[in-house]
Amino acid sequence: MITLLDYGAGNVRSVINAIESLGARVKIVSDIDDISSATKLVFPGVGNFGSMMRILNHKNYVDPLKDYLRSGRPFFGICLGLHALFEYSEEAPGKKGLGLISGYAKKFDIDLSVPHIGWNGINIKKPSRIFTGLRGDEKFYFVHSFYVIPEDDSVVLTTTDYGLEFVSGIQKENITATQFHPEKSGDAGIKVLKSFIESVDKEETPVHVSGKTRLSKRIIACLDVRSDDQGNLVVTKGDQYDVRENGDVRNLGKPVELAKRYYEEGADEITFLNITGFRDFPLEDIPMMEVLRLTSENVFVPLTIGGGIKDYTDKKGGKYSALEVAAAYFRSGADKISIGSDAVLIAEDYLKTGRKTGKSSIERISEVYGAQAVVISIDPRRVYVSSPEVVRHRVIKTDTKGPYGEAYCWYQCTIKGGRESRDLDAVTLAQVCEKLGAGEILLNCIDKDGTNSGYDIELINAVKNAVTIPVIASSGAGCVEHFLEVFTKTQAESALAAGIFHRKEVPITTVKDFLKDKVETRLA
Ligand code: 1PR
Repeated sequence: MITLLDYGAGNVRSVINAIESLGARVKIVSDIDDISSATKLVFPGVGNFGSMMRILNHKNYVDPLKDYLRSGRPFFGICLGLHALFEYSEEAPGKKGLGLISGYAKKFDIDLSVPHIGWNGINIKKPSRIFTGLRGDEKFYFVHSFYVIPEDDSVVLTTTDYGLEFVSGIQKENITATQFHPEKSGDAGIKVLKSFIESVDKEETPVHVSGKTRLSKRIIACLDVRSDDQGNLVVTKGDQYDVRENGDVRNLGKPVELAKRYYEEGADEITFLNITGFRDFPLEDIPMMEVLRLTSENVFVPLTIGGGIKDYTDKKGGKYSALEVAAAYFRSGADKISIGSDAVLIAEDYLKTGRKTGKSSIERISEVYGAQAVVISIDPRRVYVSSPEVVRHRVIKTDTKGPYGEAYCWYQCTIKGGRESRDLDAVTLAQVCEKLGAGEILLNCIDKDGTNSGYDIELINAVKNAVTIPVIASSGAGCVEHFLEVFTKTQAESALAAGIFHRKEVPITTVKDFLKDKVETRLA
């Protein structure tokens, strides 16, 4: 029996699913006695250090947890479950951690995008039971803005390089904790959890001990999901956002089955976009929650869900906040949520007043679940202009001239799946959302969507150069060369595609094989 400490922030569903996939049973802590009587404890931390410690204190879990940790019984901490072991974190000044390990968690201060999101390797510093069955050159999924600095080097189990070499795993007697998420790290992560669950007693050093690790560029499969005219939930795909063909909604498969296929083919992440979310109330969309729940049962890479994340008033006048909608998605198995239409409206308000309200969906979800859990999905359309002075938007000089030979363009934001254009440009939107606490940008392009003509490199550079958070390039992938192009001509951290994967024109494995030795990727 594995006891799991869930303090109610973020997706613990995946950790439960990963443990259960190994045949173990999971008991979720519901009171102090569950901690005291545990024989093996897993603590997956998600979100914000301050709110984690506030909840642990509020529930009176701090002392029983310290007693458990001092008792020598096996403990596995994940992400914030690693930070919790330390004295404090820069993420929440003045808040005390458990203090079992001397040191603290520090914010990345580097020239690279923060959060550090994606698949990176580990430098192994000492033998451990959790390395059983690993080669040592596997990649694991990280998502964090802070890293721990222990005072005593002897606890360091692994380090990882990202702008600097940081501690990505610690081991002190029976206490093991990792910065990466084993439950989101495919087969390699499942092996780590297996060794912990099965109490492997031999400590191993894998054959491959890396000198320096590298963050991979991510390949993301995107599934646009909606009901067809018969009411079945299907994966669809638009051409420049038009998902109908001869009057019917294009049906490219079933969401759960396709997600599983992409996981097996080596997708580094999977994104579901509930494309009618802007008009339907997601909390009533039980099938979409079910898709997430079923997918997270056997897909052990990060899952993002977008569509309809905003405040709602239902037909009976009941009010629901965007935070509640997001919480329901997280509970169903999502690791990140993506906000589209609402982000545009929030940014417009912010630009009018120049003030943060602390109440927008971006701010609230980011505060509770952490910036890394908040993706902004931008749906821009190219607008040509004859010179930069004619609009007050962020204009770029373009190599692809407009219909009247225009040499300049800007990217106009849209809402409601491209149906409504707004007086805001994509670069400004991305910058405002970063200020408000977003952790990543999913950058679509309506002109390129479904065209197979390649990514809009100019758009991606304009946005990427304006923000410090990671950018996912999206729309237009038609062949393997397009992935190489986007990774060599822009600094985007990820490339997303939909149509070519759904139609099996270019499998994910082919993309990765092609990129091998040219671009750092995770080979599944
Ligand atoms: O506005 O918060 O409710 O979120 C709605 C979400 O649904 C947004 O993320 C928006 O991008 C998405 N969406 C709405 N309508 C459509 C549509 O197609 N009619 N899908 C839609 C946008 C997602 C793209 C696509 C890439 C790659 N499509 O990410 O997957 O363009 O396609 P490709 O590789 O085939 O070119 P809210």
